[in-house]
Amino acid sequence: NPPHESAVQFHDMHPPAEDLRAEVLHGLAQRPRRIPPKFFYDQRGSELFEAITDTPEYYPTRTELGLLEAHGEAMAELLGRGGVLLELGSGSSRKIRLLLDALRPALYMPLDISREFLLLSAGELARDYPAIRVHAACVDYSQGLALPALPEGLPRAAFFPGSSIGNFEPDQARQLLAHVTRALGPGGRLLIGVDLQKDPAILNAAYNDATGVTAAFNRNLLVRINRELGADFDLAHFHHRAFYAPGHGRVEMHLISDCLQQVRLDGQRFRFEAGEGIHTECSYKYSVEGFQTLAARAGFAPLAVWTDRDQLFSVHCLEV
Ligand code: AVJ
Repeated sequence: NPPHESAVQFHDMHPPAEDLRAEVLHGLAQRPRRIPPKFFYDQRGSELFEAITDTPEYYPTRTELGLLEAHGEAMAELLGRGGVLLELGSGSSRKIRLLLDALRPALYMPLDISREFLLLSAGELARDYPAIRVHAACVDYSQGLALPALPEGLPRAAFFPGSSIGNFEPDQARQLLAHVTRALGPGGRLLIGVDLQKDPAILNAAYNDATGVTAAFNRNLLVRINRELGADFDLAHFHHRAFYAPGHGRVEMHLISDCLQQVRLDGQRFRFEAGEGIHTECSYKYSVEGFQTLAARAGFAPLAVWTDRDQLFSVHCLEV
């Protein structure tokens, strides 16, 4: 069935186009070299991320889904039924469907920077939930939340699943949460999935799955840069490395050169020593109290938190 995109009201807030070339050139000139993780998600990268969530080692997605399944009604109770639900990023639709089933909001507004993906997924949800008004807003939510006007007098909630917050430096995470408090206003509530600090062996396995899907996901960034920017990264000589850095409370992913080599991009040469790399991702992990402290600095009070029995993942409900 084709999605009924006509059922979706579309608000284009005109986020500035992401500039892969400028950001890659900038990041490669820094020490240590870095490329932001938002560039992982081209078509192939999005498919590889989906495949990561199916590996036995990558526990976050299935654990969060389990929490939404087990506690969806209690979560909906706290968020307030029949109101406005914002979603930051419109990722895999399995999570939002569980929440929509329990919450039955009057208005659902997914926010995403990718127009095509946003319209496609919002259209499918509008078709499957005819009783819910769907307004999709194309916005870069990391740059503040300039949103279309929300109806007054209804409970307001936001949903930010997947531990996507972990990709932000704690200071940026606090700023992003502060943007959310302003969009929701007093009494507004946030349901947010946050990966927990845990035994480093579990984290190291989750980002180094045995079948190499995460390695392919990381290396696909270079494939993308070769294709879209005409660079000549030699994939035979860049390798995936991921590890938990306890001092930072984060998993880091890098692409490491295994020899002395030069990469050409945009008429420039970038020299890599053997063992030198590009830092491609930080994925911060929080204790329950650590995340509540961060959220408090953004203006959120904790209302409830759900964790699985193995303490792998947390879903927080917070109030402005
Ligand atoms: C989508 C940012 C939550 O940090 O675990 C998965 C991305 N990177 N495996 C994460 C990711 C490597 C993921 N997030």
